[in-house]
Amino acid sequence: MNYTRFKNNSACPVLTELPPLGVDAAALEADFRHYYMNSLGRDRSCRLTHYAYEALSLVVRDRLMERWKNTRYAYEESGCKRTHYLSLEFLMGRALGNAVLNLGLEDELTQALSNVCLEMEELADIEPDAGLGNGGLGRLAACFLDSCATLQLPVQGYGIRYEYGMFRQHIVDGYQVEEPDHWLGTENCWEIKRPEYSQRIKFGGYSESSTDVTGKLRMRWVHTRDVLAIPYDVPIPGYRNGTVNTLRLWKAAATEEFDLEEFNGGDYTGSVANKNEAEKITMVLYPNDSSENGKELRLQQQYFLASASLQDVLNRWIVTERADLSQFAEKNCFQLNDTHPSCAVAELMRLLMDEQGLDWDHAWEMTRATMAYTNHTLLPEALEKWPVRMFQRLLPRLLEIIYEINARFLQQVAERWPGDMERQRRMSLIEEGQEPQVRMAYLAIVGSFSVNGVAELHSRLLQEGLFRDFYELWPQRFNNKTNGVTQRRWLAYSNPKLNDLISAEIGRNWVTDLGQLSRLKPLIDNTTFCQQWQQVKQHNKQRLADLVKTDCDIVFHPEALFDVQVKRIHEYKRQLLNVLHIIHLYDRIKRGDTADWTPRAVLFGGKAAPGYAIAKLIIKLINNVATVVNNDPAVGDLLKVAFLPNYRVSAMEIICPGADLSEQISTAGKEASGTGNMKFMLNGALTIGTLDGANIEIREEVGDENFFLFGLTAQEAEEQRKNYDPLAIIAADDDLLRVMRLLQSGHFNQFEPGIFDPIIQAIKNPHDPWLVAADFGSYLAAQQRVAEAYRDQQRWIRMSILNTAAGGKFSADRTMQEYNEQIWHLQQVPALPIRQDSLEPAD
Ligand code: 26Q
Repeated sequence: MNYTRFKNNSACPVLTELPPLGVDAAALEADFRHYYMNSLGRDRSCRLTHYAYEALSLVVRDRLMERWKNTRYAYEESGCKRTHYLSLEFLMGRALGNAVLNLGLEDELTQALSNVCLEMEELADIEPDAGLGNGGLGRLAACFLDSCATLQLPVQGYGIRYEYGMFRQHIVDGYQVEEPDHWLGTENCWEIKRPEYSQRIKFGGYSESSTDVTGKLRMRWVHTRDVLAIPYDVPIPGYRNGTVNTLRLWKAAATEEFDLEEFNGGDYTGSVANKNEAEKITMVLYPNDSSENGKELRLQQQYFLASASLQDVLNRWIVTERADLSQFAEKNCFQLNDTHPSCAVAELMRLLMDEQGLDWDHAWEMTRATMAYTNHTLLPEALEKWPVRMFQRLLPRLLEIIYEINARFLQQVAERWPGDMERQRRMSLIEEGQEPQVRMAYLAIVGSFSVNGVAELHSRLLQEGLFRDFYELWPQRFNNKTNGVTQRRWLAYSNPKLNDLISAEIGRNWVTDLGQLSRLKPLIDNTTFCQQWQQVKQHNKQRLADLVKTDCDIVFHPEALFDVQVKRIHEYKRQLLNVLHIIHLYDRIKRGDTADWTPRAVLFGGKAAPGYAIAKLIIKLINNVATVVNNDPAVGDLLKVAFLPNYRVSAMEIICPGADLSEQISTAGKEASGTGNMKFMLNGALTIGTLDGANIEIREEVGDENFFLFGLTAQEAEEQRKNYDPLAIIAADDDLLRVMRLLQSGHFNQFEPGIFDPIIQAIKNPHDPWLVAADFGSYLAAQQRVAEAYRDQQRWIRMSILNTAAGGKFSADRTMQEYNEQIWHLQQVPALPIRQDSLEPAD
């Protein structure tokens, strides 16, 4: 591509100014017709809703564009400090409905569309989810961006533009089958390609030293295989405030000379093959939500993101500040979403020293002052490690820098604990052994000024366990930021009926100030309001039942208790415990023990990592149990079970408004936070849960009487593991004994003998880390309290209202304010009004 500038060197105002676009129905309708006919070349003879969706998206995008530009100008003119949120995952879901809500265009657009005989909801449903994430961590990044735009904080997301997002899940014969998600297959109008801001990323080669013109020793990373990083910008609208922030996603491409070299050597096909090699880097999202150790392509992705993003920030700084780096650290912060982008620590050192000529101490001071690390896991096996040999091969210069960071760090450790070699070994960034490894979490801790967990318990356990040595060394570095979710998507947009009911009572301020929901509390004594609340819930349950009918061909009756567990399939999340409860209920029905029965409809959803055999087997078990239960005439409507295939953001938008009961039943001390728990609570579901992650804080907010608590505490679980005898527990518990016998009898796998043996063994294993048998009795008792509570509908509705009313703390707005006050220290910068005259600053 040719990037020659216009002959006229000064910015041309004509290319900046446009009259503001109309936001009334007439203007929107006219634009819609224009795009549908003139841009897309369709007319009345084309009845494909797809093109109507595209035209509508372009209409909405135009309204984002003018605000986007003015947000950029405001940030540039103010010279504000900025935060760069680095994440391998952004689970954005759909953009259209969210943009319409945040721009405040719903009513006028609905009118405009009805003039052309179309419906908003039908068109919004066509958009594929942007599934560029696995689960909690990726969706959290998306919620954070929404909150930052709404708070007018200058925060930019940096991620990867995966060609294939999270796989699509089918269920075939009860088993998960994965299918690639080519979400970019059709036009994606929510991204703007900006090849003029491409970056070069180095791989391979080796480093050599040379003296520069001033006689200083400089390291150079040479003979590299370079890859281009091309940015695609996605607009992130704030809630009705004129702000549109940016998510910049990088795509990998071959460099031109890279092709040419081989091409000139006559190897045409070889050079085209190399193009694929480069493009492979951003081809697919790794579908594993705990670390997948040792995959070279994954390390390439991580470095690619870190390097492209840092170079982008640094280059912009050097252009605007005329190469003066003195204020760089005061004006920039990099928030690392887990260790995935933690190469950034070493990469910033490299860029500052090798490219900008800074000395070590100065570069280290700047790096440490700009990096902040968020941890999202308590599972020791999920801490990322990379083989030193792989690092050496792929990123030799970075490894050199990591060794130097480590040498200087271990010196500090030795000074603090003289002679304590064991501690030096424990804390080293390099794990010694057969195959030495780089410990990425330690690199992130050593290289940053802030380390945070994502819920109070999680942050405390990090300090006491996983990162204890580091906490002893640097207690001030550690802090907690309890997660939150955006109420714009997870209440206002996904639950329009509840949105209207709440707003009619307490106004609309809760949309940007979720604490306002506490004003709903007194309304539990208002009979009319309670009835309306129930009607809304029934309506949402019907919507969910329709989805279950369409996707599973199973009928859920809206009168039943809707009991929902949707999340990644993981042993620690204990979908198994839920299944055991279902088998128990089934067993009771078969025994005729159904006096005072509460009909239940249990819904599961979630993906298993393709290589996680036992998680996939749990999916199969759920489906087999569902088949038996749903087809047994003795069960009828007393119990229904469904596994909803392909759980994703847009499915959750229908699921969480329709749930009565939210299952948050992880083994205590294992779930860092959970965020689904918050979405359910906001939508008036009650929680059955352990004292784990953010459940603890949810229970604190809503009160013990409105929360169904069960299970061992994290501390008790630790104790239990030392002396765990599941066989004794089973033998002593009649209910569990019957459940195990049913399972072992092959009742749920009549024509597939033995397939569930690994699950049965896991439950009976004295080394079962998830303690399924230990918590079974207490879980059953809690489920019994749930069933009783549900039979008293008046009481249930009041509890439901109180859950929503107590949800204020779990807004990502609160979370972002805390990050900002305690880590980032950014000024809020309002966007320029769209009418203001302004010249485009040259860059
Ligand atoms: C790492 C290396 C190689 C391949 C994959 C990965 C990888 C990818 C994704 C490792 C972990 C993840 C995702 C983790 C995650 O989603 N954690 C969840 O984060 C939420 C937000 O903080 C918490 O609420 C959940 O408790 C936590 O499980």
